[in-house]
Amino acid sequence: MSPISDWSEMDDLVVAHARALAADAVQKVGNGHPGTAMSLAPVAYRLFQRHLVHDPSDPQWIGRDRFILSCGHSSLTLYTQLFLSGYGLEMKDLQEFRTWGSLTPGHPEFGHTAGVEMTTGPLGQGVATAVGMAMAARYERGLLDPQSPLGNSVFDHSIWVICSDGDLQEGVSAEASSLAGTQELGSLNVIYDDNRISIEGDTHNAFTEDVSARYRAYGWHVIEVAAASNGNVDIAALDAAMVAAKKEITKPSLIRMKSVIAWPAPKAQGTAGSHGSALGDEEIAATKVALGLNPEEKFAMPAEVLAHARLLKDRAAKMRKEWDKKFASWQSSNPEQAKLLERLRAKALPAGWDSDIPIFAPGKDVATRAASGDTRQGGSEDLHCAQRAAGRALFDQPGARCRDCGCPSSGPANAPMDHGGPAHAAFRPSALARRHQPTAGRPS
Ligand SMILES: Cc1ncc(C[n+]2csc(CCOP(=O)(O)OP(=O)(O)O)c2C)c(N)n1
Ligand SMILES: [Mg+2]
Repeated sequence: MSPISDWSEMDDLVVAHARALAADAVQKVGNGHPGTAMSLAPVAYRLFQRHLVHDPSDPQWIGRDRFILSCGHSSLTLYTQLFLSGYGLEMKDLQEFRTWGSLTPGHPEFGHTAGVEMTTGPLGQGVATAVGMAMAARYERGLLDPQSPLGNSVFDHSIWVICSDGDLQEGVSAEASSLAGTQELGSLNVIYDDNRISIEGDTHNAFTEDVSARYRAYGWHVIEVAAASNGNVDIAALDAAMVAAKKEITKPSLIRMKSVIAWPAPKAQGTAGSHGSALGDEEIAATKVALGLNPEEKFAMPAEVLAHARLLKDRAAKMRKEWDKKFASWQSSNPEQAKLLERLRAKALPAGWDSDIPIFAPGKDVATRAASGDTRQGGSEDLHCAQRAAGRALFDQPGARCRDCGCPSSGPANAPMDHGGPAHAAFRPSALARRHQPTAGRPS
């Protein structure tokens, strides 16, 4: 593995065991998706250990980065990191993978397993939800801390995504990604696992477009990371890309990373079979030999290897302490906003919220669109939805309440994007907001 200054042989060992765990978990239950979890193990490990701002002792910490595994079929990618990070998942839970009542269902489920930010499985949907989360993150800081320079607010954080070929083939991610580019959602960092394999085989059977060019055309910051010459993920190049993605705060970032599915399984690597089938005892034993592990052992995780991964808690505690200090100072200098945050977190409505809902007299024609806009926008401090008729994207203004989606205002991306807000924080989008009509045209 390519050297990075803070990557040790212990990290190699953690990753080797994580790959073997993915193979063992699928083999035990007889179904699931081992290949992608094997090849993505170093990617997710590096992200969770060094780049993601999170605190496994408090999965609801509002200052955390969000992580969404859009390719939910590779749930072991996430479960293994939740186990290694110390979110409460243990080896027993990995051994119960895909069994009834376990904390490790086939696809990650929000509200079921601590550390899972979003239910995923339908390809493309996780990317769209993440766009909604990035919008919610901007809304949150615009509402609570608009004066802080970009990147310096206690509410600034990143939304990280790992997605696969299928995610970017789906139209739902395209709609949302286009909007993310227009909205310059710089907090969004998507790692695309470009392994050129899907359930049917070579993705080039059906998918040959230049994804990088498409995302550049959307206005994204695109970084390409080639695989290492032996087929492994080039961890040093990937690490540099993660740093660059995080640094870019005015455009969403796409890290297009080449990988080899099921690496380093001798026969299964690079095959569609490894996408959704158990590898078989013989191939798993051969993979463990290639990884330098004992082929006889199943679900191996030496105590010192796990302890090394769980050193993360020290890093988390340090980040948390710094953030808590910053947050306390924000609270004392912004008492009104601090009260507002408290209310939002309690999911309480403001006193008298319904006092200025307009009443429409019977007998007078009002376009339902206009009536819904007036109703939702009651309150003098609000930006008026009618401004959308002029085609302005309002969401980038601090405290703005409207999202202008342009033409696909009732398109497939809207539902997952709308889920992103409440999943991220305390905001609930109006269901009616999705129904607004296409705007007459955008300003030049
Ligand atoms: C919208 C949608 N259609 C179909 C599926 C079924 N499905 C699950 S995984 C998969 C193939 C995915 O290939 P890729 O995204 O490249 O993942 P990889 O094999 O590289 O892990 C398909 C078609 C799905 N989960 N969601
Ligand atoms: Mg693929």
